[in-house]
Amino acid sequence: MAYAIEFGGTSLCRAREGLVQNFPSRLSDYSALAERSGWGALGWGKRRCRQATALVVPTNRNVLRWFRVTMQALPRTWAPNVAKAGHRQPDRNAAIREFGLEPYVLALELNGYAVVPPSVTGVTDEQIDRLTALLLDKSEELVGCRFTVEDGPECELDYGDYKGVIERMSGVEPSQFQLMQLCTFDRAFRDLAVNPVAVALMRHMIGHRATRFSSHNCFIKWAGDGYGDSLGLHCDQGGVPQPWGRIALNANCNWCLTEYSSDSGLLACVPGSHLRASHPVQPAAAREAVPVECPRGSLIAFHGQLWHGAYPRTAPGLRVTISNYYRHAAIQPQDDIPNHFPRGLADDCDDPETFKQLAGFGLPYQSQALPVPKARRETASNCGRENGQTGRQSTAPSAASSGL
Ligand SMILES: O=C(O)CCC(=O)C(=O)O
Ligand SMILES: [Fe+2]
Repeated sequence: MAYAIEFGGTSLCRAREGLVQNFPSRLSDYSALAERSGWGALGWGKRRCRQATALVVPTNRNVLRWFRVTMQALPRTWAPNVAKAGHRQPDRNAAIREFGLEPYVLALELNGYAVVPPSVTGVTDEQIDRLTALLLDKSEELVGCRFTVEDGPECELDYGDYKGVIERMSGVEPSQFQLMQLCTFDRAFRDLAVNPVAVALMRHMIGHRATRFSSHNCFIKWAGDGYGDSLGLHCDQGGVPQPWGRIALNANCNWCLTEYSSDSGLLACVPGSHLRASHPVQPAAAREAVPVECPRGSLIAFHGQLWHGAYPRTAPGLRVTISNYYRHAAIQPQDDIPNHFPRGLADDCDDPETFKQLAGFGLPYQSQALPVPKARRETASNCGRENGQTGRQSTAPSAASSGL
């Protein structure tokens, strides 16, 4: 059960159970409530606060969690000179409102994942068909036999000694492969990577300015043991040292290019496990997992701390999934997109600006990215003398000599 309330302020607050029983309608009541619960005052002015929305949700830890949904601009007192210089803070939640994503944001907060239908993401049947065809063609090119969604691979496939990565958790033989660096294959994958609904949800979990691409992959999966009894449960941000917090350091967009039905080899996850901020512990974790069923074309967005894996596929044919990983800017990308992605391709997509920002091109500190000051000629000629030196010429290049 979840409650939506109007609320102002930017602090993430938690109120102990029992304190939030009747939801007050005035901001001042929330501030008093927060003070009583030891979380400090909320908000800094009614004018700003009226625009904000927050959600109060009971969590599995038996506390009410008070989640901020609409993030307000930082209060001016935090950055007075920025405000004076006339820089406006961006409205970081405009896309959530514009696309009506509040229910999916709530699902992300509460469960750690959200299933978003194509009617909301705007991804069309034609796009899904094209993405699927591109992936099956590429599979044929790399594997050497034909693939169809209905019948799977045309031949028996031989992995040699390869044991799979997640498959090792259960000691089974792999029944899938991944194709990587999809955004270099075709514009269709770049358009998907900047899908505005997907990006808004990733930014909600990771942070508006901090969100970057990590890698763009797909799974081609056929009938077999899947990940075995463990269901391959893991957290995508498992490589990041603990303690983990509320902000996702990785988050994932699984685009289901084929239907996720019970026999399809669909995603498994433990709802709410992102709040445990820990790795899954087996075998209990697998017992808690639930299947995530959804129609073809759906997006499953999830938090990097969500315990997830997949069930084995029992039906004939293929499950085809694009798995686009996003990351916090402070986290190393799985694919070194900032340095190695062919930059020209970024201009060929639905939203080049967003693509470049998410790609993280132009990292500072890999070159002399910031300017250095220049010595003024008149002060340069006598500054050495004033300091008791011998009047040596400054070695700083003049504007003319440096070609600036
Ligand atoms: O569906 C699967 O096989 C698991 C997907 C997964 O682990 C991921 O996309 O990170
Ligand atoms: Fe994963």
